[in-house]
Amino acid sequence: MKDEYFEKGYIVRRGLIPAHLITELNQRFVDVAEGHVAPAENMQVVRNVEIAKGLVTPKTTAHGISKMNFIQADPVLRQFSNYGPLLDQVTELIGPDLISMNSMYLNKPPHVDGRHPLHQDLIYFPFRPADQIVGVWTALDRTTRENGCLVMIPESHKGEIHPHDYPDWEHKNHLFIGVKDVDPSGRVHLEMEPGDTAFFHSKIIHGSGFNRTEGMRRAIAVHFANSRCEDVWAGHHHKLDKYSPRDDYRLVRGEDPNDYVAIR
Ligand SMILES: O=C(O)CCC(=O)C(=O)O
Repeated sequence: MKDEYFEKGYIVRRGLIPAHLITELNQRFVDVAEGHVAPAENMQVVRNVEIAKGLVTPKTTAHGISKMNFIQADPVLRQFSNYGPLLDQVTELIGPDLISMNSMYLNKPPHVDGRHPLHQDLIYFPFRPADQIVGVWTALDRTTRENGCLVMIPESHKGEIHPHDYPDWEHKNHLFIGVKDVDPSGRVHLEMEPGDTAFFHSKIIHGSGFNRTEGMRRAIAVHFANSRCEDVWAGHHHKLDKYSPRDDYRLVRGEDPNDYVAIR
């Protein structure tokens, strides 16, 4: 697994997350989105920009949400980043001392521009080396080219970090920034079934397309860093708009010798 991951920059494990956990996660998303359960402190619930501007009316409130950030604050959604078989795979890739961060429930509503421009996740994280950070993304619906599945450019993690900015699109979703100078021709579409899980390198160039169906395209994601990484932001509470990855650090396995979680 590790050799393939470092060669291509990603790997997919089929059926890793069981159906009962997927049902619980999706129900919790609806409960929070529809106001039956209050969002946990620190969680951010973000609507798609066209819906927030009133240009499109969603079928339900949940249909209008593009993202929930820092979902580990919620006791039900937190089960994802604590799930043992998932942490076993992450341990195999980056080692046994693991901080989780940047946890998200990702929805791609129908009838709006929910594209995620091609980008590299390392721009959001203070930890180095980049090889010691992995993104984990699980499909909660069947994800296809038609509903905007994940897209990867294999081996792009072997290159540099590129400049990022908002794309030149009419509707720009909050923090959906991308690489300016990328050739997308070699991209691969990762079509996945619910429970299938992609593990991807923090420098790989990836994104996703339009949802051209009538349904939501739901997924859940979290990133992990080896807690022995260096903090190249030197402890500063670096913020991208209202977003700071430190607000979401948790120790999920092993030790935290640098006390990264304590200083969040
Ligand atoms: O779920 C998606 O559509 C893309 C998510 C992604 O690339 C990210 O959050 O870094």
